[in-house]
Amino acid sequence: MEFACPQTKRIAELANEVGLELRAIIPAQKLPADVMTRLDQWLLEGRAAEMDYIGAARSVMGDVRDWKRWTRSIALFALPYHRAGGEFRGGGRVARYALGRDYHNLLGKRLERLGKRLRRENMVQNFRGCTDAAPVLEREWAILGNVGWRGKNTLVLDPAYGPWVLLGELLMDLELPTFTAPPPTDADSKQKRWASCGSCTACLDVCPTGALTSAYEIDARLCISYLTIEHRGSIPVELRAKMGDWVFGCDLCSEVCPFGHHADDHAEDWGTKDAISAFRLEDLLALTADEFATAFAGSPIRRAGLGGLQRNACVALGNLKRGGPELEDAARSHTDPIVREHASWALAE
Ligand code: B12
Ligand code: SF4
Ligand code: SF4
Repeated sequence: MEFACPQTKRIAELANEVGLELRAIIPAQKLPADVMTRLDQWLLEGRAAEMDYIGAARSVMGDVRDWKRWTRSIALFALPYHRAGGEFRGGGRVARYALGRDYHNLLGKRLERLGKRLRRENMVQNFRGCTDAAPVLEREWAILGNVGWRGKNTLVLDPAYGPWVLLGELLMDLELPTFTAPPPTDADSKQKRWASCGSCTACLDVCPTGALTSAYEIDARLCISYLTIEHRGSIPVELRAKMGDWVFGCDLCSEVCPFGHHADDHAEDWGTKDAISAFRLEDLLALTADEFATAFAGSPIRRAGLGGLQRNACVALGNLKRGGPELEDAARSHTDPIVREHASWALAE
C-alpha cells in the first residue's frame, strides 16, 4: 500500500502488529447536519426504545471534540467476523457476532494496544479506542472515511465483507492528512468493488417484524436484536411469534445481503463458545446465576443477563413447539416473574 504520509504509514504498521488493518484516517470534524437531524427525529419518534444512553449522549455525538476535546484525527477500523450461523443444541439461533469472543474486549484491547504503542513512539499523548459502547456514531464516521457505504439495512457495507464487519475507532490528538485504504479489487476483473444497494430490497423484505420501516431506517422497538439483547422486561406479545427461534440477536438482514455472500470465514479469529453447542434451550431454563456466569464468561451473550436469556429461550421454545415439561416447571416455579410469564405464553403456543 502506498502512503503519502510517513506517520500514517507508521500507524498502519503498528496497527498490523496488534492485529488491525488501518482502513482510514479522517480529521476530527462535525458530522453532517442532516445526519444529526435524522438522529433527532429518530429519538423524537421513540425509535431508540429504552436505549436511553443514545439520547443521553446526543449532545456530544455531532462532533467527537465535544466529548474528547483534544481529538485531531480518527483512525477507522473494520474487523471482519463472517462465519457460518450457529445455534444452541437442537435449535435456537445466536447472531454470528456472539458465537465466539466478545468484540468489545477483542477489538477494544487491540485499539488500546495500538494507542499505547503510538504514545511510546511519541506520536500521540492522548488517545481513546472506541467500539460500540462510546458516544460515537460509528457508522457515520466509517461512511465519511469511505470504509464502506450505507446499506438499506442501516449497516455499513464493506466492499469485501458486506455487512459482516464490526467497527472500531481510535481518537488521536495528532493532526494527519485524510487517508483511505484503497478498496480491494476483484481478482478477475480488477475492478474496484464499490457499490450501492441499487434496486435491491432483500433486507427490507426478509425482516419478520417490519423493523426496517423503510430503506435506511430502523425502528429498534421492533428489531429482534433489540428485543433479545437490549430490552429488559416483557417482550410485546404481538412480536413474539415473529421472532422465530432467535435467542440472541438476529442476522436475517445481514444474511440476505448479496454484498456479504462471498465473504471468507473468520470463525478462527473469534473462536467458538462451547456453551452454545452444549446447552439445549430447555437446559437454559434451569441454569443458575453462577452457572450462567461461568458458561458464558467472555461472551457477548452475558449482555442479555440470565433472566433475559431465559425469557428469550421461552419465546423460541414456544415458536419451535418444544420443551413442554421444562416450560411447565418454569411457568410454575421460576423465581423471575418475566420468565414465568413467557413460559406460560410458550405453553399456550
Ligand atoms: C443502538 C445500536 C443498535 C440498535 C439500533 C440499530 C441501528 N441501526 O441503529 C439495535 C439493538 C437494534 C442494534 C442491532 C444490531 N446491531 Co447495533 N449498534 C447500535 C449502536 C450502539 C448505536 C447505533 C445508533 O446510534 N443508532 C442511531 C440511529 C439513529 O441510527 P440509524 O437508524 O441508522 O439512523 C441514522 C441514519 O438514518 C443516518 N442517515 C444519515 N444520512 C442518511 C441518508 C439517508 C438517505 C438515510 C435514509 C439515512 C441517513 O442518520 C441517522 C443517524 O446516524 C452501534 C454502535 C455505535 N456506537 O455506533 C451498533 C452497531 C450499529 N451495531 C452493529 C451490529 C453488528 C448490529 C447487529 C447486526 C447485531 C445482531 N446481529 O443482532 C444488529 C443489526 C440490526 C440493524 N439492521 O441495524 C454494528 C454494525 C456494523 C456495521 N457493519 O455497520 C455497530 C456499528 C457496532 C460495531 N461497533 O460494530 N444495534
Ligand atoms: S436484525 Fe432482524 S429484526 Fe432487526 S432489522 Fe434486521 S432482520 Fe429485522
Ligand atoms: S440486502 Fe440489498 S438492500 Fe439490503 S443492505 Fe444489502 S444490498 Fe442493500
